[in-house]
Amino acid sequence: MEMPKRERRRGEGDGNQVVWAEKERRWAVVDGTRIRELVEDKEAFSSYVEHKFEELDRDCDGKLSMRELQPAVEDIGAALGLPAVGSSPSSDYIYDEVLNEFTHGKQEEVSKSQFKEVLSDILSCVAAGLKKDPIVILRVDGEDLKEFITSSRFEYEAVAIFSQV
Ligand SMILES: [Ca+2]
Repeated sequence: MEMPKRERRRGEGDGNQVVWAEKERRWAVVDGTRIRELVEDKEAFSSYVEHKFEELDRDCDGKLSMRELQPAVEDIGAALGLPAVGSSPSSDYIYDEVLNEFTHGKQEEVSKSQFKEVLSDILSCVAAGLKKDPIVILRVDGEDLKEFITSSRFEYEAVAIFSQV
């Protein structure tokens, strides 16, 4: 009688943020609805953060170093439609800014509560930005992004690309 996990049903029928997605072409327009839902659902977001933090905390010391934060920063960049780290100074600047958000501009490690708070802020901003300028996702590759935005109906495997600015 238990529902299979990840089948939260909420995703059913609310696929309007995915305006169009087709297996052969593998692209879709995303407007941040799912990100917003994740952040607003306190329980789901807490468990997401727990999971994410554990995954990022490679040395299991309960804090995230700058290096350990890097994958999270890259995922956020991907969600923003940025090109990969190192591909341009202007996008690298944004990556640095995101990292600075996490560390509050200090070169220090980040606790779980700080990580959660900043992630929530950043994701809310990302969702607001996406609402204004939906991006086209092309075969998403980041696993985290998958967690953020996919329902069981869609398989994205790489991100990206054009964003209406
Ligand atoms: Ca650590």
